Amino acid sequence: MKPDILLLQAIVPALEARLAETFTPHRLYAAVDKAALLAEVGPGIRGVITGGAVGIRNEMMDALPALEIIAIHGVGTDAVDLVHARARGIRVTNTPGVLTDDVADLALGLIIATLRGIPAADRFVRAGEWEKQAAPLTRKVSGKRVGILGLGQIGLAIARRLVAFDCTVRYHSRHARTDVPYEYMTDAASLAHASDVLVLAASADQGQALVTREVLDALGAQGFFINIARGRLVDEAALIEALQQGRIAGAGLDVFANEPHVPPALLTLDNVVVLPHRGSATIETRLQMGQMVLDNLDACFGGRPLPSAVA
Ligand code: 8YV
Repeated sequence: MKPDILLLQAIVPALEARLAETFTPHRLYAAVDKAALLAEVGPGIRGVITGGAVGIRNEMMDALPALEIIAIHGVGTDAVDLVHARARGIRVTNTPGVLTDDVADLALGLIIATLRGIPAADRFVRAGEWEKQAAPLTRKVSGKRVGILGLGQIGLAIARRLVAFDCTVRYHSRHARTDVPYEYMTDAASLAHASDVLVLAASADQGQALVTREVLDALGAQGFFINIARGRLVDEAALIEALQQGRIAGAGLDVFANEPHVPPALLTLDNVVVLPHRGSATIETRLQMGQMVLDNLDACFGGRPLPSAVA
């Protein structure tokens, strides 16, 4: 009998079709009556596919008594309680490496879009404003001092790209690295103080907000904040206030505390660029991520070592 797999998030259609060759997929993400589907198939579910930001709540894990594996379609493991999973003997896998370039590319895109005001300029043209007046000047990207909060694989890929823009890169992480040429700052506020642009690229495993009111004030009225990591790493209320009061110059945000909800106040600000969590959302990368999910499920149910186990 094919193992039953519960999908909390979609994977690319070609790979969902491949999934169905070996497994019996149940698409909870698309179910109108999710409770009814869970009640019907929950007892037999042996694997879960979920997204990095979506994860799985402990209550749902507990409602799946036959669960053997949670395959995260993403790199972040912060939305899965790994301790809880281990205690239940449930394996957890993710998709590291394959999305690094996409997320770093998008971080650079957001920096340029935010500092150069690309979405606002597009709105300006579409509204017919160009016929009436010159668009406002924006801010230069090349040569800026950029602080990266979290210098893991993604942070490093962002740093490498910034060097090509003649930017000075500094960083703050849980630990200083001995293998990089960038200056280490001992805390987020001193990094922000030394930066024109602060990029959040940290993992959210520890959960607490790294970007607080104090950090935003250290970034200052000429400073820009970019987030491609997780919304919950930011005090969103403090960010909105800092933007509204001009205590920072602007923000480029791909992630939010309570996705897909975006605080309406952000949408009224012209110096804010908002994206619907697009970091890894390219066809090429989603194919690779989906393939890694399938490889982990195949290995799990074939009794082989898991290619990318985190628990
Ligand atoms: C995706 C992510 O949004 O990798 C992560 O942790 O947040 C993103 O790549 C998501 O996981 C897609 O399923």
